[in-house]
Amino acid sequence: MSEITSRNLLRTCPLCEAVCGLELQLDADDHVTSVRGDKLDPFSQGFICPKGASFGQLDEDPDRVTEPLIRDRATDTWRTATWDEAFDYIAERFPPIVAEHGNQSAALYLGNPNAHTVAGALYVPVLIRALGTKNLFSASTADQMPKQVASGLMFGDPLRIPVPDLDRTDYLLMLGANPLESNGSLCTAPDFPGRLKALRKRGGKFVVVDPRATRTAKLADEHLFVRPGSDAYLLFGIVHTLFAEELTSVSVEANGLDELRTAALKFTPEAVAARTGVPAATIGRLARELAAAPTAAVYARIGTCTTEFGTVTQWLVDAINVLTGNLDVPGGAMFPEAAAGGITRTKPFRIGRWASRVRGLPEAMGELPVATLADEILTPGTGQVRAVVTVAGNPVLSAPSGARLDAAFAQLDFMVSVDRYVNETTRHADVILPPPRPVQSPHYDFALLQFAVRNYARYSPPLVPLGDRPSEGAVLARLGAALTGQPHTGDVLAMVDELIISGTLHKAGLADRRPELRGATSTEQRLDLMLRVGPYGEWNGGSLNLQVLLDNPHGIDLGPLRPRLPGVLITASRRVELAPEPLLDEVERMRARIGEAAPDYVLIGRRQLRSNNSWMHNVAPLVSGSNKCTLHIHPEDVAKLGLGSHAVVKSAAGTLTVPLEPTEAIMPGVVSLPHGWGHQDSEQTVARAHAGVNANVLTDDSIVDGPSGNAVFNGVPVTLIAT
Ligand SMILES: Nc1nc2c(c(=O)[nH]1)N[C@H]1C(S)=C(S)[C@@H](COP(=O)(O)OP(=O)(O)OC[C@H]3O[C@@H](n4cnc5c(=O)[nH]c(N)nc54)[C@H](O)[C@@H]3O)O[C@H]1N2
Ligand SMILES: Nc1nc2c(c(=O)[nH]1)N[C@H]1C(S)=C(S)[C@@H](COP(=O)(O)OP(=O)(O)OC[C@H]3O[C@@H](n4cnc5c(=O)[nH]c(N)nc54)[C@H](O)[C@@H]3O)O[C@H]1N2
Ligand code: SF4
Ligand SMILES: [Mo]
Repeated sequence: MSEITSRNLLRTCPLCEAVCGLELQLDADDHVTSVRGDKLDPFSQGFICPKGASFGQLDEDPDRVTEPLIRDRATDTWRTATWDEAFDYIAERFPPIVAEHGNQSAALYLGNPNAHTVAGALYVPVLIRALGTKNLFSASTADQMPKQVASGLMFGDPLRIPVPDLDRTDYLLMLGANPLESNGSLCTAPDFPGRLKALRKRGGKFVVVDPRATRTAKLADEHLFVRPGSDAYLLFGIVHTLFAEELTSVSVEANGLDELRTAALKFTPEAVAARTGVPAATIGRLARELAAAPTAAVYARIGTCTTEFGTVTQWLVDAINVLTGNLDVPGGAMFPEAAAGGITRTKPFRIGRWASRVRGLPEAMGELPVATLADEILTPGTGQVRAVVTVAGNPVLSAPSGARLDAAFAQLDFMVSVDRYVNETTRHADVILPPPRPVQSPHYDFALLQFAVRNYARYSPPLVPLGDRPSEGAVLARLGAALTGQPHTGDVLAMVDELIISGTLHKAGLADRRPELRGATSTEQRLDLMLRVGPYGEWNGGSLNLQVLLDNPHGIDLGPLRPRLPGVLITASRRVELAPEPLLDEVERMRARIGEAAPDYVLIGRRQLRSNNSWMHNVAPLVSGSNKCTLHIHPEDVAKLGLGSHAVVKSAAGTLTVPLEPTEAIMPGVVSLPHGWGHQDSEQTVARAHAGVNANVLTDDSIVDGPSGNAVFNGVPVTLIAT
């Protein structure tokens, strides 16, 4: 143990991917009384958004779960339990199910906040190992899995994801992202809006492709409406033009150039114009502008991932970055180098190492698509899922065909949720294990700093002691033991950490002269070790360790992104693969559908500034004003269909009645509903009073992106009927 005493009121905001520094005030009773942006944070420089400003209200939301809850199934009522009681109950109920029906009868679902917590990064793997099931699901297959699969196939590792070099690029083509509301994703950039304004100010060009004229689109030099789900066609039109007009200037070692050219042959701008809604001349011009700009980056996010050709879209994004000579160069798309938790993969990535039981959908990164979780629970047979563990997830609201999943959870033999609320998903649990308050948790962004537009590191120690409750890491470690019938009392967390620390030291050849690790907890010691052996680490020629981060509580700037090829490539060829085989099969499917007529109406999603998926609707200031669960629809469509204030929306999966919000900011023929609403069954009082509807009642879990199995939320055919 060390002499660390640092206890300050600074911490990283854990609420979205922008990792802003916050400056908090706590009163004598440890309540957060004010929140400001941390002006001295070198990365976020004082930026804060309305969610960050509500950090205090979230931290101590009066409706949050503070003690373990056990549900009485007969009466469907909850009682509080001690931690020992809760884990004993799990240890009694869960292992017999697996003993009788095998490992595959258990499933694990991991939600989005795991990407924002130390517990998610360091201790979720304990659960995965403990359960030993192939039924591993997460929000990733409702989100970025297409990007990961594309990166895995092109660069050999699904976590080597190039990010646009926002602060230096001369030309940014952005598809399906709205960072003015979301603050960005797979591109960690605090004050994303400010960085976009700076791009324009320095004479750069910024183009947005989106079926809605978003706030981001309004900030751009140019906005192009695109038919939902057609970005892969648009990007192929650009690839085609780059080849046809001999505009390519590949500057990295790459395989598959000829195959890519051949794949793009049929996708002339003229052939894809109708399908995309973007004129052929514009597609050609985009290609020429990308090729001519001194530096350029193409960036595409959730709007394009959650579509039927999501993986192809993500592949073509980076293919264009390569073809225009912009991969791995300053101002282009670059690979960040984080201080800790970087990748240790040695073998090239593959998809489909196994398949899901019911629909045969491919595994990716050890996970199965969340779009088939309901099938696995509802379909009888060997391997049917009977018990589920969820950690920081609300799939009833976030997964496609949410109503089906709701029904599926209701028929489980047993369910445990690690979560801070009783909500639409966790209400089905037998036991809820709550995490501590965010101010009681250590914070380090193991995941998000892998995608940062500047290399940067910041650690926030807990500000408020845990008292006699466990950290979230300790909850997960103990849960891992209880689920497998292992002894679950004592300091399971310390045992887990010790195993990992000694394993890491052994690998680094340091086991015999066991060096002292700093840190007030075994979790901090693990961070210390990861920093020391990391690329800026004190045991790796640098100077970084935990103490350095504690001494610099505003965070440390580690410099602009640097070129990293070919070193980061883990492909078998050690070259960039421009035409991965599994994706060429997708091209065939696309070709067959090039002339397909668009449905009359399709549904897409949208994000709202003062929201975060499903779990920030219980804070009054976050559910007012524009944050409403309404259907955006073009006024022409309202008139054409004779609609009033509401409409009945029907899809192949379900039906909803929704209030309409006519706006010219959306393309005719497209309607948009935000997800994460539909809180009728929640025990969050504010959220229930602003319930809204669950958009995922309409999305259809029977359709997925082929290579990644990712859910399809955008481009869902719907019909609209007057109420
Ligand atoms: N139609 C449609 N659906 C979508 C999307 C879309 O664009 N359209 N987007 C998708 C995307 S990108 C995502 S990431 C998913 C999100 O999908 P999920 O992760 O399943 O959903 P969230 O709403 O983020 O749920 C987070 C849960 O974590 C809990 N929680 C919050 N903080 C903590 C914590 O510190 N510890 C623990 N243990 N629990 C915590 C909350 O109470 C909540 O229950 O939704 C997807 N669903
Ligand atoms: N305020 C807020 N911030 C968030 C979240 C939140 O819920 N609220 N969620 C967080 C999460 S989990 C994530 S993953 C990120 C996501 O961050 P972003 O990727 O920026 O997500 P969105 O804001 O939903 O922007 C997606 C855009 O895609 C457009 N779109 C829909 N369909 C298509 C299509 O087919 N093609 C194209 N080109 N565009 C399309 C939509 O109109 C929308 O404007 O945001 C994170 N940050
Ligand atoms: S932009 Fe994201 S990280 Fe920054 S204050 Fe808002 S929620 Fe927090
Ligand atoms: Mo997400």
